[in-house]
Amino acid sequence: MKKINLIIASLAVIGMVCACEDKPNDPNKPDPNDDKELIVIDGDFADWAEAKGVVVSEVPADLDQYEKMLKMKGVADEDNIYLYFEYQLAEGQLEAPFDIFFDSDGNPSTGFISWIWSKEGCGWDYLVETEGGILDNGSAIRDLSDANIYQAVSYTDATTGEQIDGWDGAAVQKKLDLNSFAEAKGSVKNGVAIFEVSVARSVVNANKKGSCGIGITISDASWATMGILPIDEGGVGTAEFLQVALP
Ligand SMILES: [Ca+2]
Ligand SMILES: [Ca+2]
Repeated sequence: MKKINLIIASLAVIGMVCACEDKPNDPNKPDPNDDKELIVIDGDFADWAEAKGVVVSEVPADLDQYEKMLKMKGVADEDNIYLYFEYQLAEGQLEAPFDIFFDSDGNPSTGFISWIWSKEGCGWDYLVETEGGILDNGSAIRDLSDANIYQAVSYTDATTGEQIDGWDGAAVQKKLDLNSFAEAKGSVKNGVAIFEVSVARSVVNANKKGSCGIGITISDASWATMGILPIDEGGVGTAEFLQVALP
């Protein structure tokens, strides 16, 4: 009988241990299923210093044209591509429209070959473009509610029969309300606009593991190009897109 009691007691102890292990998640422990974004678009840039895999492009010190975009950074997680920019405003500049180009398939030989970057390092497939620009009257950062997305397409010119990769009037443009797929936050201090942007990988069709080449041009209110990144000492036409790894 004593032996049976001992067994029952032992089972009870084991049961208690098991019960402890089966306890619901400790609120103080991070939930491994918590799908936390790598970068939070909140205008606070401390998360960029902590994120792993961030790639950076900076304007060369002696560039004297298209030099206003000072720095860009990029990183991605499973859902989004995150970008960070520092832009030196021109005197009295109130608007700063930009184009962000995505070589979504990581293949420079597909998509549109822009004159701005090297032929071997460009080939963008999607473009995010703001109309009014990122500046809110020169003193703050605006959201992306006026941004659109365009897809580079290959088509045959009806008149010449020529095969064209482009996005001009004859090309099909994919235009979406980007507000639900992209965000921007930042601030303007001492004439420098600093902002972070996230774009859902799905809207630029960068869904596969690998890498996505990215470049930006930023302009003044009349769309005169003020800044380009990446850019090197050779000026336009020589640098390649910044390669952001896609997990
Ligand atoms: Ca942030
Ligand atoms: Ca491509």
